[in-house]
Amino acid sequence: MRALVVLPTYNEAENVLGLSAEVLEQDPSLEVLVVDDNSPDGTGDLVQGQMEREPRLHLLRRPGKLGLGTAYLAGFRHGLDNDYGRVLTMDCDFSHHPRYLPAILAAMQNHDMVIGSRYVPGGGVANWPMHRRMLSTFANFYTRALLRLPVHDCTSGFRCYSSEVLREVDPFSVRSSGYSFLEEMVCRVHRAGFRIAETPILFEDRRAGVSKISKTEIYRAAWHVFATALRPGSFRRK
Ligand SMILES: Nc1nc2c(ncn2[C@@H]2O[C@H](COP(=O)(O)OP(=O)(O)O)[C@@H](O)[C@H]2O)c(=O)[nH]1
Ligand SMILES: [Mg+2]
Repeated sequence: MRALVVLPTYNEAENVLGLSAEVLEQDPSLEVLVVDDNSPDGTGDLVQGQMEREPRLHLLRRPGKLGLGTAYLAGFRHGLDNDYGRVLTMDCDFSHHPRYLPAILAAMQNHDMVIGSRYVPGGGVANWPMHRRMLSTFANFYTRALLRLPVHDCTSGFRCYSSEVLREVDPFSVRSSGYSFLEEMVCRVHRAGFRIAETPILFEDRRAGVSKISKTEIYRAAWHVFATALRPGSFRRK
């Protein structure tokens, strides 16, 4: 079954070619789609050049910085329109290491969604400052409790969805981006009755480039989870 790995990028010139090559090495079923938001550092051009040598590498260029949530959606759209059986998402900064992909694909044999998780036994976080750790732990405790989810890492962007999940839960109707997009997707997939697995990952802080996630995003996410908790019900389309 063909699987599409979506790599959203904004100024990841130092990471994009190395990461996509390592992803493609993990399994012959994998292909990569870089969704680049016209990165000023030339990330898109690097990918364009490499595509002549690597037929499993694809590029979607967007005109400007449109956000992580809509980058995921563009990747999902491409995956569904081109008949991939699975769509994965990963950060393009080596925080989500490609070495975990085989375990994620293996867990997809009997699940509909798999999360590369920091908060299950064997998982963890390396070289993150204390405030980032505390924030992430609290965000997951809060989300899990409020939305009554059986998932330990609701904010991990390292994921695999079956194409059936993407068609059924309709991510295109999610009206949030960033962390709250990730949380709402887990909630929808769970409420729709799909099987979710978590496989352990060690999340390592980026070695190159800078983080693009803002502080206001965190408050927005906390509010969004609260609002979602007030709106119970299934998200299945049919
Ligand atoms: N296409 C696109 N990618 C983005 C955008 N913002 C962040 N990214 C990418 O999303 C991934 C996660 O972002 P990052 O800055 O590492 O967030 P952090 O790890 O939570 O600090 C990286 O691959 C970024 O390049 C955006 O607006 N558009
Ligand atoms: Mg990062």
